[in-house]
Amino acid sequence: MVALSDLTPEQHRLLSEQTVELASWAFGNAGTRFKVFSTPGTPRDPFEKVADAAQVHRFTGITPRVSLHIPWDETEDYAKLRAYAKDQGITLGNINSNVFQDDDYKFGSLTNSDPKLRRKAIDAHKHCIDIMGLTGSDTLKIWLGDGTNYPGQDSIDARQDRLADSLQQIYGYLSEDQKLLLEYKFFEPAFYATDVPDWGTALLHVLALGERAVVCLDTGHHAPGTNVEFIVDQLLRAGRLGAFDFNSRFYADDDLMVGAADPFQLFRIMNEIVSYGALDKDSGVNFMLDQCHQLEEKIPGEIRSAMNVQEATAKALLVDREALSAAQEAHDVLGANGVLMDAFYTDVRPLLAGLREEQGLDPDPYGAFLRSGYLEKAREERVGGTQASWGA
Ligand code: PSV
Ligand code: MN
Ligand code: MN
Repeated sequence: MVALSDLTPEQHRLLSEQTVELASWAFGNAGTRFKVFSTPGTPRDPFEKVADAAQVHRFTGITPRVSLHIPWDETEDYAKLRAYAKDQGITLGNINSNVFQDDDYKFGSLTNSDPKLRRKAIDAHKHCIDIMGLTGSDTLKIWLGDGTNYPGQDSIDARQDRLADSLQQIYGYLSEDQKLLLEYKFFEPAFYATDVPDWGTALLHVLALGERAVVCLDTGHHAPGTNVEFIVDQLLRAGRLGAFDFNSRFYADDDLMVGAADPFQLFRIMNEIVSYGALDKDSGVNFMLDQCHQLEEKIPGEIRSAMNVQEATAKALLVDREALSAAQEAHDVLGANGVLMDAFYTDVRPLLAGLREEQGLDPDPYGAFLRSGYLEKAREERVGGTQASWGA
């Protein structure tokens, strides 16, 4: 077991400065194509989602931003939403575009062969960039549902040309201090060929765009067995790892809580981040939770997830780098592996409880939130109106 006092000043700084962005849609109802279950007290508008996100920050101290999805979080007054977030102690983070739920995009959005529909999709992104100006967000995140279901349905190559051109137009509309984040996903909703299926395709597109275009790695968007930490290293080496969408998968894009299915994978990912020196807040890598809470309560689910990221980070920071290098240089296979496993098996919970106490927080964020009475109050007050769901 280790205590806060066992950390070096640098490890202590990195751990205390780490932040994790939340996604607004995590606070809405979610489900599968079979059923979306509703939970009493679920937010009914973006303001209530922001209020819930602020609770996660209030108890964990590491989630100071919430990402919006447009048009799910469309509102008439973004300045008001921004000010409301500030009052609640958080800021508005990335703006996520949504061009996957409109009938017009049945055959593609940024890749559509119909110039009118492709223009509509490009304009939807320009609208998101206009919103960024109002919310103070510096990153536009693009994930597309575009792709084909059958071989021959459309030209793979022509779709890539149209995508590259659309992205150029969107990138050109950004201001100098704004970034474009492109997210890949190997399948779904397209089943034969997704237009941005993997990190290689995403990387080629962002390299063609310019310095302010980076890749988003969603941990749930890979085939089973993929070595995700290897991809982390490749994107870091290329200087294009812009962000993580953290979640867990057992089967497909399950969007379960990060660190629930495979805490060891989360540790391996954070180990690559730490060993590359990319944990520092100035490294440009944005850590976000992209999850949906179907059965469990949403705010506690986000609190638990933020704690899981923090635990994996603390373990990665505890890897004895000198001993690891020495074992690697000596080709001591089991010794090197042992150094990593020692860090992974270290119980860092007391250390993190100490960190929270130092920051004036309750050492047990999950329990403290449940005791706060916030859920009961939300259940009582949020009656009437339509609950938000994964979607609007
Ligand atoms: C797509 O599966 C995704 O992971 C993208 O990040 C979206 O923004 C998010 O889900 C919500 O639709
Ligand atoms: Mn995602
Ligand atoms: Mn996803």
